Amino acid sequence: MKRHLAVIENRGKRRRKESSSRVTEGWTGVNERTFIAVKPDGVQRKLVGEIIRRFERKGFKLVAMKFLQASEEQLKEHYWELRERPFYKGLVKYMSSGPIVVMAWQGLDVVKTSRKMLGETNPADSLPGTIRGDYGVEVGRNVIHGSDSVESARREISLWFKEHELVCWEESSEHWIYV
Ligand code: IDP
Ligand code: MG
Repeated sequence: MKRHLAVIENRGKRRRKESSSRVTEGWTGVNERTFIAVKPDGVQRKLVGEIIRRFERKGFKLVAMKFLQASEEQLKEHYWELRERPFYKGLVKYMSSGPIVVMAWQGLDVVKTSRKMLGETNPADSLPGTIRGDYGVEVGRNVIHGSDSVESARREISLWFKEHELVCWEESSEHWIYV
């Protein structure tokens, strides 16, 4: 009986692994994806529309979006790499304190370009014209999250979205954005 359960459990793990790698296949060139989240302060300050507008107008393509209040457990996993930092606990608390909007955006160099659109981690160091530079003041309330590498984007998108939640769609303006 125990062995039978172990087999089922392993099968589940294998399936999860397979599906997460399928989610992230072929993420190169115009198919590169990044994970963006409007943090609780961004939602409370009614910046959701403005942030989506900036990504849309830039020419990136929205491929997934959800409005939710995240559990501390999920946020601990999301910020796992920062677990030893002194601000980790406060960060998880802040991120779970209200609803957030999680999104996946697609496009050429979307990871690097999004980070430029966000600005520096500390809004005080962010140039005007960037999201954090225009709408934030303190590092502990910096409005928006964006993946810092293609690898992080893969991990974060698989953490926040199921495979079927990533929508494949044809953008009519694509030929006006890419040569
Ligand atoms: P990033 O969001 O620009 O990638 P990270 O270093 O990955 O910056 O930190 C994740 C988040 O942790 C930041 O966006 C910010 O909300 C928070 N954070 C980073 N450094 C500090 C700090 O010194 N004090 C408080 N919160 C911080
Ligand atoms: Mg980061």
